[in-house]
Amino acid sequence: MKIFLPTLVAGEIEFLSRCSGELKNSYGRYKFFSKAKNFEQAKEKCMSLGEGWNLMIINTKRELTYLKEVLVDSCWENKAFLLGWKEFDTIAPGSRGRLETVFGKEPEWEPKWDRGEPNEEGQECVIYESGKFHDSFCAENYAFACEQHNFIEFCEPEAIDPSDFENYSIYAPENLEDGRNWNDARDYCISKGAGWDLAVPNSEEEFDLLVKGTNCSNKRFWLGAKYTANTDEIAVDDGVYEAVDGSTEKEIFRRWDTHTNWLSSPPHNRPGETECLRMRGNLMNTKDCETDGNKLPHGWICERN
Ligand SMILES: [Ca+2]
Ligand SMILES: [Ca+2]
Ligand SMILES: [Ca+2]
Ligand SMILES: [Ca+2]
Repeated sequence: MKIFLPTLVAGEIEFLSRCSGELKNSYGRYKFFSKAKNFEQAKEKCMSLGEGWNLMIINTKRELTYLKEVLVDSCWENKAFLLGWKEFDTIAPGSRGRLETVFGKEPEWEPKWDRGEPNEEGQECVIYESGKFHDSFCAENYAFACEQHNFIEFCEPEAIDPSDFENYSIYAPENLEDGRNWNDARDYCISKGAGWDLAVPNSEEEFDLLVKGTNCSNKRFWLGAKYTANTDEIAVDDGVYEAVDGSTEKEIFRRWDTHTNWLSSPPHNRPGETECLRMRGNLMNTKDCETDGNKLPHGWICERN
């Protein structure tokens, strides 16, 4: 239910003026704008904020929870605003058509559609309102949320020179049953012959080459190192490393994903527990070595030393 305020009285002025401003929050990779714009204008504004910036895309339930926490008790709580998805060819009310991100990629997370939404073929933009999502016309003006996305969300595959990868072998399984856990992936690499094992990025340059080789695949790829945490402090990287090629902690290049799960950013923080190193896009995290992929099959990268 919407409440309209007929006249301004002292107490309400503050409320309304708060609503006209940008929403403040504590996490620097999101920005909320209340000056209403249509989809193209809003997208342009987000992109003007710098590399990786575009309209916000919710990738996980955790990110939705973050959003709700930011909005709660502000006048944005019940405000409708634009996000970075497009929904094409609505099939019937309540039955969505093709959904893609503002970067033209397949979304990782299904929006919690409001009852009967999306409901119109001509409505190709996606609006967040009070915890639910609906489609609306892209030409209509809305407040909007921007996000600085990870590289994997906007990167585009490029032609690869095979001669750069003579000592590497990258496996990105398409089928769920072809995913492997860390040990099985390692066995596969070793079976390739003398000198082969899981890949260890020993420098930023080598890691960037692996990033190039995975070529924007949305898969996670196992790398040849294990990490055992010493502390339960978040984002502290002082645990024990064990690399398949004998590399010391200093010889293993790391670039953690501090955005996807910033509340508990990698490496993991459960003292005494060992997890395995993996990469996705141009970032890394650690994961239970037994996992072979829940919805996305785990890939792996082999290296010949
Ligand atoms: Ca996101
Ligand atoms: Ca629609
Ligand atoms: Ca609609
Ligand atoms: Ca290496």
